[in-house]
Amino acid sequence: MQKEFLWGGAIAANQSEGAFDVANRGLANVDLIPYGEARSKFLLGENIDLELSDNYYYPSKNGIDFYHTYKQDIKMLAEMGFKAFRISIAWTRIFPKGDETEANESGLLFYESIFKECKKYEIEPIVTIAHFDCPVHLIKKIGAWRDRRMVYYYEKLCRTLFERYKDLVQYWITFNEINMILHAPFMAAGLTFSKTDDIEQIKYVAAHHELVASALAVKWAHEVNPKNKVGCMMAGGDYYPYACRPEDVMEAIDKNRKNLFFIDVQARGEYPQYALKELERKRIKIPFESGDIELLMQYTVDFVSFSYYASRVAASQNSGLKETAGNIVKSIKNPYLEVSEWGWQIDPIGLRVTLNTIWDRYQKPLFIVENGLGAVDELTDTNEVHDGYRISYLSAHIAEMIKAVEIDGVGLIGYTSWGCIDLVSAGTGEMKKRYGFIYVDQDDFSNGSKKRYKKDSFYWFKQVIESNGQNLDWKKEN
Ligand code: P53
Repeated sequence: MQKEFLWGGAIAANQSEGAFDVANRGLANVDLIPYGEARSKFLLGENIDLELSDNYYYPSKNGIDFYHTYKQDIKMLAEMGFKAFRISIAWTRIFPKGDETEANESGLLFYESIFKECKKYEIEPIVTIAHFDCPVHLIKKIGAWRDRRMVYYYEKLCRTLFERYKDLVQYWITFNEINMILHAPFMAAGLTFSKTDDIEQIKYVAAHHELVASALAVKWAHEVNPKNKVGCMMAGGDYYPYACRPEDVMEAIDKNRKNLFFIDVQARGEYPQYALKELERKRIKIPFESGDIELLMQYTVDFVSFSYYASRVAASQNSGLKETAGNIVKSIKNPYLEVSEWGWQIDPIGLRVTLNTIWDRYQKPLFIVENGLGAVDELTDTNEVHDGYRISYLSAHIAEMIKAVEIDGVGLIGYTSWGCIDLVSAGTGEMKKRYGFIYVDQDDFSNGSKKRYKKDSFYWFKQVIESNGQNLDWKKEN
């Protein structure tokens, strides 16, 4: 791997910070998504309440208290040798309601302090501007991203961030997993629906607004600092055809396009033909305003990033095969693969496949900004965590990633493992679904000391970074 390869980890504001009502922070969609059975309804946004209720427990209120622990946490990441740390900005710390004219200084100071902490250890911050969050005030006032005015509010957020952190941040990601708007529209974009809403139409309109907003972010980022690099981000994982049945192959192409559509626009600058045709067939009207087409074309992204947890499988509609639960992005079960405790298929080679698909399609620098295994960990009496299963998962994926670079010639700039410190799961709201190298002593209801402990994978990943990916072996006595 090249010397400057960005090894590191990733977290997101709403899953880690907690302190949801501290220092003028406003309420966001992500705060309203409860733990437990009701969660899935909130991810979708159909007939939901926009007030906190005593009947639910809300994991985002506490996160892992990163708001107060970031200094010691970043110190531990530095000890692992991190070159990059991906975090996200909580929009409502900067603009509590979303439509203020002045930014909230205490919010700006918080992230400034995080970035300075990173700088101290020569860790490159990778900053997601919107990792699923949207101010509740804007949801109530204009219906979030279904309304064009969101572009203006987001643009304002971006300009504020670019100017303030000009000397501290160079890598920006405009929207986390932009394709998630199709699968979890309230979580991903603050969209809520009533019974009479045309959900499909609204989702694509909202996506158009995000795409325009993303292009404007590229514009301002480059204007403020030509060194800024802005990326798009998708929930990745190629669909394989279930069989060599031609119908299955066509279905896989179709499903892949549904996910790639957004980053096609962000990376290539225009709505692809297949999307225009499908939107027309479905009678979905995209509200193009004058100048949109030029804007999208002029301000494409500098790099393409994605999360990868699993590959997926598609079969023709009348194959009789059922899609499984597991990940929010649905898939048919792949008989050749093992699954995680949460039913997610485990496919290291699929990472190489996905890297190649995206590289062949765009020929832009790629960045794996999420990958990891959600698993139940056990803290021993001596405060150790023997997470050999996580080491196996990660080493197999990293080995395939290295093949993509060294054998296939894919242009990859970095790898940040998801949830490098244990945090709240986005899909389930659980704490017991852990991804980290660092264990956080806390349960699903935020009981516990919140103390941090190094897992076996902590020492292993340190060795991986030190050897620049050369040494993926793990020996117990390390
Ligand atoms: P969790 C699935 C469901 C929700 C969010 O997921 C997801 C995915 C995976 O494609 O996307 C990312 O926590 C997301 C993170 C999230 C991570 O996957 O459900 O960007 O916020 O935590 C893992 O296990």
